Amino acid sequence: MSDLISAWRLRQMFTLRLSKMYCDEVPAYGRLIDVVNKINRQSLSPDVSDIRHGAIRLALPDELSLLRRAFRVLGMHPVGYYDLATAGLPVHSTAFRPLTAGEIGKNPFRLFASLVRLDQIASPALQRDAKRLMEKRSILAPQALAQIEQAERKGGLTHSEGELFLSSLIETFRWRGKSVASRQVYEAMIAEHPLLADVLCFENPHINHLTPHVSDIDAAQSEMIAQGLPAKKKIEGPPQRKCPVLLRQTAFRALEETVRFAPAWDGADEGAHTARFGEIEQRGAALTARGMTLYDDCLSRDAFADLPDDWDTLRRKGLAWFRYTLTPDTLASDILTQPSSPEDFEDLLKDGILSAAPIVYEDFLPVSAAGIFHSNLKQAGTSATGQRGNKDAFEQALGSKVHDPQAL
Ligand code: OOG
Ligand code: NI
Repeated sequence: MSDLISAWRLRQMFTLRLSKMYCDEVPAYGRLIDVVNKINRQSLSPDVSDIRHGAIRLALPDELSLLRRAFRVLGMHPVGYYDLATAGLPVHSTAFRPLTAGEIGKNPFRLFASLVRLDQIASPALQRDAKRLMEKRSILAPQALAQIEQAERKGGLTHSEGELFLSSLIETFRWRGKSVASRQVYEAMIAEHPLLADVLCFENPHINHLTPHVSDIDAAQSEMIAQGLPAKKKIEGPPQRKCPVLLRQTAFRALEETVRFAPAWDGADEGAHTARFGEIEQRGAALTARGMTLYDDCLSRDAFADLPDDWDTLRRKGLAWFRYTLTPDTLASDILTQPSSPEDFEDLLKDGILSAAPIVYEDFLPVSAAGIFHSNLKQAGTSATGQRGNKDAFEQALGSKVHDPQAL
């Protein structure tokens, strides 16, 4: 057992490799990292430029289950189902992430993974084009698959097997600059929905963005603008508050990258593909199901004053999740009877025997995610067949259920 490398180390190595590759591919992302480091240093935040998440977009159901197995080797599991059809996007999603606070503490990296929904394409001709393009998909090197199978058999990989695995896995997410579609089909896909072009016209899921944590997202937004990075207009998520909750995100808008079209790929027929960007995030407390309902309600009315902005009220009203711990000089034996009612807990808190700390939100927000998607699409696209989410189909593609964020 002991010669197996731990999943979190592999996750950490993977994150570093991915971040390095992305800095090379999208130099503006490197400039964003500089902004983040500057802000984090100013606020003495200890976790300078730790990369919290990334995003990929998949074409085929099999790709989703294959990557579920790949990420499992890195200790990342599918959590949550995000229906983006309601926002007019032809995808549905999950996030692969570590499941426990301990694992997140060792390395927090997660990957937001979206699967294209062909049932969202209105035109039958374009559906046929989509299916034809999908046959050209090839996302995982045989070497990587062999390592996944090995890890599944043995319950992990050795250090050197892990290195080999990461070297081939990283290729899945590399930008190859080559469209498997002709310019004509590419443009038809863009017109239907730019997201479809970004997925279906390529043979692999190039990493779409990476997202470091920033200690002060409002300051970082101003700094991005000051440094001439094309920041999106609005920070997604709740507004600035005394007691931060959930997730706030902003990004610089996607830049143009050269793409060579099929069938020649000789550069004689080139275009500009606009999909990849850099994002930053700041996380606050996780809300309970009741708190989430209130958040969604505030969001729909743009009335955030209705979401209490003090920890005590959030806690007592059962709106946010808290972890209770014994204060340092209290021994478990000081508590003579087992607290059994909410009143008992309140008394122990009042007496300074227990303290309560908010639990960090580790997931994503569908409305914010849609905002991030939309701000990076050159044009809105017309595809909206009025479908709703289809969690069953998604889980079937995934080959497993998604974990419930509230239960975690
Ligand atoms: C994913 C958008 C969602 C987030 O941070 O909410 C996301 C994508 O653009 O593929 O990453
Ligand atoms: Ni993101």
